[in-house]
Amino acid sequence: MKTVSVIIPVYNTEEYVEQCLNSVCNQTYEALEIIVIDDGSTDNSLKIIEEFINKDNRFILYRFDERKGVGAARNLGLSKAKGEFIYFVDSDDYVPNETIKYLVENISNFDLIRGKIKNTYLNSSFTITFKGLFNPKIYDEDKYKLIINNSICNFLFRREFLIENNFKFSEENKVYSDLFFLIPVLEKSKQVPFLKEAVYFRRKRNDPILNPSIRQYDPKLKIESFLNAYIELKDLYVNPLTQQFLDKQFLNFYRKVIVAYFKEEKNIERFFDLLKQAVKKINLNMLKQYDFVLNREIKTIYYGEVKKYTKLLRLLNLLRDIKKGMQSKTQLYIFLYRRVFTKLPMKDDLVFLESFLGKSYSDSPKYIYEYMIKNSLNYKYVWSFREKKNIPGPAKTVKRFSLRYFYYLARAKYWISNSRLPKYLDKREGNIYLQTWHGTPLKMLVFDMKDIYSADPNYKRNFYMQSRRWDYLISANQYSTEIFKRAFLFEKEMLEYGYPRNDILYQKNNKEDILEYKKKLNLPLDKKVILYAPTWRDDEFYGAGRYKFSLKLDLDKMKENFEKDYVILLRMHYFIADSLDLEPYHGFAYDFSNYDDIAELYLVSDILITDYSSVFFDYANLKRPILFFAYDLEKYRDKLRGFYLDIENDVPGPILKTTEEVVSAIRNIDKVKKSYERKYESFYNKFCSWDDGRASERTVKKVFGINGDFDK
Ligand code: C2G
Repeated sequence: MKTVSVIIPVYNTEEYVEQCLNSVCNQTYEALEIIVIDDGSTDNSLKIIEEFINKDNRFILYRFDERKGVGAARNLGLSKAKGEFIYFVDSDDYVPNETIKYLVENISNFDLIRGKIKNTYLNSSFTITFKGLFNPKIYDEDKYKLIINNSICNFLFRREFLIENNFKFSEENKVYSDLFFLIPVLEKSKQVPFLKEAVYFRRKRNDPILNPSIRQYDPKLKIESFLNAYIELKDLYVNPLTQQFLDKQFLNFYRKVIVAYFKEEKNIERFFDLLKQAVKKINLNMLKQYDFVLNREIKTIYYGEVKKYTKLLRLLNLLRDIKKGMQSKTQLYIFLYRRVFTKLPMKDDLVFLESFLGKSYSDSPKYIYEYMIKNSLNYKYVWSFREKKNIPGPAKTVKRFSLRYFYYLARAKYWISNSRLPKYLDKREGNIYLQTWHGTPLKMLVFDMKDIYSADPNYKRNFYMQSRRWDYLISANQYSTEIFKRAFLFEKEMLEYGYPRNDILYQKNNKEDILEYKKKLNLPLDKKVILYAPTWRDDEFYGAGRYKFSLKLDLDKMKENFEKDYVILLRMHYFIADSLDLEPYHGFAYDFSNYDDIAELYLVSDILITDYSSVFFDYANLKRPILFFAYDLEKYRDKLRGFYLDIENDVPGPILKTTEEVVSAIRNIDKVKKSYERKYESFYNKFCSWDDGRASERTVKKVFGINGDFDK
């Protein structure tokens, strides 16, 4: 059986490399020589590779002490390979188990054959088996279509073909090293078979900030690498087909990457000379296939007028924005935000507030606002809501994403949010953005999260862009401070003040006020109250931001046991799209999922039942019993999110798996309280000690630069 030398360069892909190497080991084509080149990884990649070396003698490992780049790694692998065939795999990708077999069986007398590349964010199945006859599609004049993605992956080559032509990867060009290999290979190959049944999964990495794939590098490096590669390759390979391919790649790269970069970064001068050098190489006839705008841009660069080009680009960007602004109402509003509203003077006395993406009048933004109006501070306020809401005080209210929403966001000097504001709203010079966040974290956050199960695979990149605008971030305890700095990559000012949203738990935790809140909530005054406030499950969603929740707490059992002495408030997370049918439990179970402020529900509740929701960090300020109904603990902790705490030992209450256990804990609540007294005490000292009812005051004084005491 002919041997296939599989060449796998590795650099800091500890999250993915095991899956990659497994997929190679599991190939049904077993005659493999698996050459791994560790390019100076600084994470656990090498440890993972060594486990494979020990269990499968087909592995051969080479190491660079310091990083030399993927080109050098592949060249080394090529020089060491002995198999009849060569096959390259990137260490963050994976190969369904029939792929190499299909390629070997269908290369026939060709020097190479290519399979299909599928992009993926998540882990898909390995086994993809096709029945019936294969019929590779032969590319000849159009063979360059096969390398539009500039990737060497999922080609099978005859090694002697590569050796006799001495094809090499560029070791200088760090991002487009593949092109220096692919172009001469294709020039040398009159025809190239393509086998769609031979699939290769190319991972689109979800952490372009801390662990970018080569293609996700800083745009400046990408642009320099591409332009240098284009200029060099245009001189090296004069075959008309190659020239045409390179020109197409250049024009696409210019439109997709360079124009976008100039729009964001604006420092055109830095690249103009290199860009002009590249444009001088283009066959101007190629431009005939492209629109007038691109023609104007390229020709202006061609004749080397950087001032003219900058002015033209500014005009063309405006045209592009207008064109985009015509696509929809929201796009028009974004256009107006960027091109009109943000050109109007900023209002230094205007504060824009939003809580939970406009879902409610609640959380720390609410308490900061109420503190400011109670003390008649000299500011104007705008609250953003999804639905019309009447709130206390002088604030204007705007509908989220309405024209007024964009207008006031553009004019307001202060932004106060406990979650996210649209990443496409550029922060203005002088804007002060207070991010209050919305809870002490139990669940792994953003850059601490390994795989992303949320509905939005670009989560990390988007989060990073949004959080660069924060000027202040409130932390409720030292534990949050450390996590937020690492998980949000937050480097600006952390306000270690406790949570403004918890001020009420100190100011109103007395019989009279609690009675008032019970009346406001239309609750029976002669019964105790249980609050059930679970969190959401990342992998049970209808779509981005809309999550499923099936109630596992058996309300029949709860009613049977407690309807005499208790009522239960059910409060689903604001991401939950499902609604509850509580008709059969009328008078016992109340649905408070749409009630704005959970802090008021804490105050009236004698017992909290939750799971992995951060609500227990806040409720603990009341020092009342907390029960953890963690029926899916293993899945949630080990598969979905991961926790910062050892939930089975660190939380101030029992972990309960069934309704029966919940019933028994409530029946013996005084015993439970007693048995957790010490643990509760230390939990309170670690997580609640900064909360004292004056977090709003401290925050307002700091953010709005107010000294002296004015609190009435
Ligand atoms: N919340 C609520 N009702 C629930 C659950 C949560 O009102 N049933 C509110 C609480 O203020 C809680 C906040 O939403 O503190 C965050 O909810 P979590 O369940 O903790 O989940 P998540 O939205 O993922 O936030 O640092 C905190 C983390 O980001 C968790």
